[in-house]
Amino acid sequence: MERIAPKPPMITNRMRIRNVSPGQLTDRLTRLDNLLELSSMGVPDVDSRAWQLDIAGLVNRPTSITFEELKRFPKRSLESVFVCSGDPRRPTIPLRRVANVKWGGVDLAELLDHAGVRPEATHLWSYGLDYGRFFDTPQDHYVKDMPLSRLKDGNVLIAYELNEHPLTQQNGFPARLVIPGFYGTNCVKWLCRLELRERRATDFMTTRLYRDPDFEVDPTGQTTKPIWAVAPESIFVAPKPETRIKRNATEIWGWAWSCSAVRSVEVSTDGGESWTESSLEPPHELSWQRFSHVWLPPRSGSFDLRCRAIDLSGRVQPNNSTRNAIHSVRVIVED
Ligand SMILES: Nc1nc2c(c(=O)[nH]1)N[C@H]1C(S)=C(S)[C@@H](COP(=O)(O)O)O[C@H]1N2
Ligand SMILES: [Mo]
Repeated sequence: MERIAPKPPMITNRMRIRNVSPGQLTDRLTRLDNLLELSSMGVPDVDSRAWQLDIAGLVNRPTSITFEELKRFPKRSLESVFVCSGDPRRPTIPLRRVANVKWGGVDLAELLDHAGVRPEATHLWSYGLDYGRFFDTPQDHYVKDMPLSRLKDGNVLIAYELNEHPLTQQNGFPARLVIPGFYGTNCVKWLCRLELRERRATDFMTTRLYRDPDFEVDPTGQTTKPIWAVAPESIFVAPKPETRIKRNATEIWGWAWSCSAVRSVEVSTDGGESWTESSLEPPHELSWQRFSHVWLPPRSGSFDLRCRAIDLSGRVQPNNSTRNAIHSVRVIVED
């Protein structure tokens, strides 16, 4: 793939990763200082006055939009859970990098109407301004794709605000794609181009990395599928791992999410032997849902607490070997 937009200078050209542990996520809306970051090739220094977003490919009116023009479209805000899919080389390891934030920006459907999408188009390819080496392979852009069928559920944004502030440099300034219900990796930062196409993008980031074994199609796991829709997941915020607690009634609680709403969260206090339904708040927009359970420890000693989410389509979190494997936390109960 060749470079299709001028190269901005890079503030850093090293991968930047910011991990946040579940115990830090006590707030419903994740503050910027608790926000995960994943900048695979570093962070470009983008000048919003020189920035433009090209809409090209299978459209009736190829368009370029400046930042000023983008901000003149009606502004939409939405609160949504934001989940990193983890290390693309180790897709079966859960990293639990997650946040719940408020995005502000322009509805993608509105921009696409403006350009006039042709009926043959099936996929949207999106390009970031960052470039460099990703796992030792040179890249001209960060590129992702999305099936256009995702648009019928709405809420896809070209976001320029995060928690009511302009995007920060590391979070994609001046504008990024936000696809609630899809993993964060699809939400291209420093967005510079949208291309309508009749097939998937075939570059390194979309066909070699960021893929999962598709066991439904092929039990050997050789056939893979893109990491798009978010799988059901839940995390404990409290208690934190290795906490010592008294033998009193204790609230154990956390957050749960999926690409659809979560129907229930079950908790186990005996390492997964038995499960009890927790109390779960109803879904609110596209945010994560709080679950809680009051636990009276039956004795002192070490306990393995677990939580598992079940979403509206009945999907349950697996025990292990997936990015959304069950979260377990060990606590020590003292008399
Ligand atoms: N242009 C660009 N977009 C990107 C990335 C990137 O490296 N470059 N990383 C992706 C990944 S893997 C994740 S999890 C999210 C992280 O967004 P954040 O750094 O704003 O938290 O951005 C996605 N969008
Ligand atoms: Mo990610």
